[in-house]
Amino acid sequence: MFLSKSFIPLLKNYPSEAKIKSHKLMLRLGMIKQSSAGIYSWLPLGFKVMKKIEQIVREEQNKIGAQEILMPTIQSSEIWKESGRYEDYGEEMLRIKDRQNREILYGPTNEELVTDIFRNSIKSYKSLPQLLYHIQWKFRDELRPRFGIMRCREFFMKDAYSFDLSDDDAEFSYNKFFLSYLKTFKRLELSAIPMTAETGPIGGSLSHEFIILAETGESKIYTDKRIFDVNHDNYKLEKESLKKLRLEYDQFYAVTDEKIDNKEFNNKVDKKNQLETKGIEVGHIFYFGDKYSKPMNTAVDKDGKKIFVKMGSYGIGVSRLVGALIEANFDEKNEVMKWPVSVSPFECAIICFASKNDTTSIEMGIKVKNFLEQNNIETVLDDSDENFSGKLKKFNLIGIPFQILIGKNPDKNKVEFKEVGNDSKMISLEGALNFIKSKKIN
Ligand code: P5A
Repeated sequence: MFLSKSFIPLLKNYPSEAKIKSHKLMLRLGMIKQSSAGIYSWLPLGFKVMKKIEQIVREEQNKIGAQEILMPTIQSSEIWKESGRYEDYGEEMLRIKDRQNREILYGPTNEELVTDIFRNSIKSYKSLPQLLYHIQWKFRDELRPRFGIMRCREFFMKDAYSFDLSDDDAEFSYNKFFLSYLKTFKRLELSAIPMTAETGPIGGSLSHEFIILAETGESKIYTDKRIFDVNHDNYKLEKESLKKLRLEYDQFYAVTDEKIDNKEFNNKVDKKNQLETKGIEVGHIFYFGDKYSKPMNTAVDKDGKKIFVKMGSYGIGVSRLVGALIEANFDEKNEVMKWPVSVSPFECAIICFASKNDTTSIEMGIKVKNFLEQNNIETVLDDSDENFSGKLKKFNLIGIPFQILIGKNPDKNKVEFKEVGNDSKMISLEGALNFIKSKKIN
């Protein structure tokens, strides 16, 4: 990609309406464009990042045996009346009438719709467990949409649903998602802590929020610092192993302000291990048994007996994660952003010195670009007329993790290679390629 041909509408300054660094940077880099309150268009730079996050989320869902489907954004009110949530959900639900005067709605979540699909298809307990997920837009008419795509009205969510025969099996499904979430966030180079949480309008008896630490987060959190040392790498997708994993985490006090009990916090955690800070909720999982299956008459047959299926639901804020990654990786003071290689909009930036009279630098840049692209590295080449230091500043903000700098009189055998945040070094182009490749494995 040539920067001159790209659709990346960069701004010179941060727009004044943005209050937190992710919102500021996303607007300045032209990653998103607000279309109305809490509703955004995703422009190429932002869209690329979101799609890469989506793919990582998808791969980790597939690894635990979840199957992808795609449900519509528009739902009928009938199924919500059956579950009893049509009234309960309140003003956050966008209710619409079609030309036949039928009540429809833009889905804020899909427990009812997926239950309806399940009950029409699965009759025997032998087909259980079933884990289904989709990645789809949601709409919630938030009272105060704010912080750009962090709390907006239309957002992109991965939501999964599990169906089991017994509470014990359902706990196994819950724990599979628990592990898959830890793995997903690790691949995004985020350290997410699972915290016991309130179940709110989704309902149920068991719930964890996955929170990443950030000063600008909306959730106030209270935790035992030792929870950060738990390592989830060696757990297997087996019932007992995953029970142990849950225990490893749940032994440490970790809650948000919705659930804080100061007395319990002080009793369970000694002062030196107490951490009170803020965080961003990037995922939330729920177990609610037959909350939906019973009113919606969703059961399987076992030995002539009708058993209401036990369900859970599991959400990841895919669009919110774009902002969360900026909150975690943007050094606002020095104006340096660095995307994890796995989701960066491009993998390597080629920054050329430009002059009307001397095209040596750009010509060399094009050779470098062709070579890297032939080797499956996504590149962007800055062929604009801006001065070199301006280009460097700009690319520090864009956050592509690797840069190749090509000055006035480029060396024929070596390139100036830089990993954002480190000093540059002169290495062969093959050396740069191998280095980038080694960092791509994730
Ligand atoms: C779980 C999946 C649910 O909706 N039903 C299906 C359950 N959970 S949740 O916690 O309400 O949402 C899941 C995740 O979606 C993100 N999210 C948002 N992102 C941006 N703007 C919003 N207004 C918004 N609301 C929720 C969060 O990451 C949340 O964890």
